[in-house]
Amino acid sequence: MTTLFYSPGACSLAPHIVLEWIGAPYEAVRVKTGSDELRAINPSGAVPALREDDGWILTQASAILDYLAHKHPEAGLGGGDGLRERAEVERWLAYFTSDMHASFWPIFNPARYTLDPADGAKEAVVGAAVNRVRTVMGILEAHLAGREWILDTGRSVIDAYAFPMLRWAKAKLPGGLTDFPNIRALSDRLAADPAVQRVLERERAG
Ligand SMILES: N[C@@H](CCC(=O)N[C@@H](CS)C(=O)NCC(=O)O)C(=O)O
Repeated sequence: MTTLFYSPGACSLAPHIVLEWIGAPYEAVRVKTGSDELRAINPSGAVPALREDDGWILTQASAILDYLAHKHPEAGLGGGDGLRERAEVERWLAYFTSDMHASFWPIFNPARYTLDPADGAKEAVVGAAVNRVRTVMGILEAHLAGREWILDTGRSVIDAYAFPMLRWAKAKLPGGLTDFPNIRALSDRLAADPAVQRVLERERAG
């Protein structure tokens, strides 16, 4: 059976939601980031990681999402096969990996981003990162005007990828999603999805 290694509320929530949307049997295994158990699966100690029956392991959220979409074309989560449709998927995978996700790292782990031992150095890192998250979110906010889902082809793995990051933004930005009504609408739409609720409940329960 396909096995997803996840940590509650982390970016692994995205492939967890996608597996639930697909509806084929899978196992979700909770792991601690940085643990020896996880490093044996993914040397970077990060989630998500996906393991197939034959022992093949895939890491990197964007690769896992794209793989699942193509493994299960019947689920219709891959954004279409046309040249430009594929390009849009790549565009948004890159946006969430390199722009959005990366902008949160200093918020969650400021010590990785400064060698300055002075009081307030880490707070300054977090403050700068919060500004960066807001800037990056502005791109998505504008894109979502008049759209229900991120891709024009309909609900896709890209919306699932957005979801954990929108939850982080809600929790970490002063004012949460108040200044981002289109993003809030997407976040609410996803949060109301029964499959998403099942996954959140499973991750909460561990
Ligand atoms: N480039 C990786 C990054 C994965 C990542 O940073 N995962 C976080 C959780 S959202 C993590 O496990 N962090 C633990 C660590 O960096 O030590 C991906 O996109 O899958």
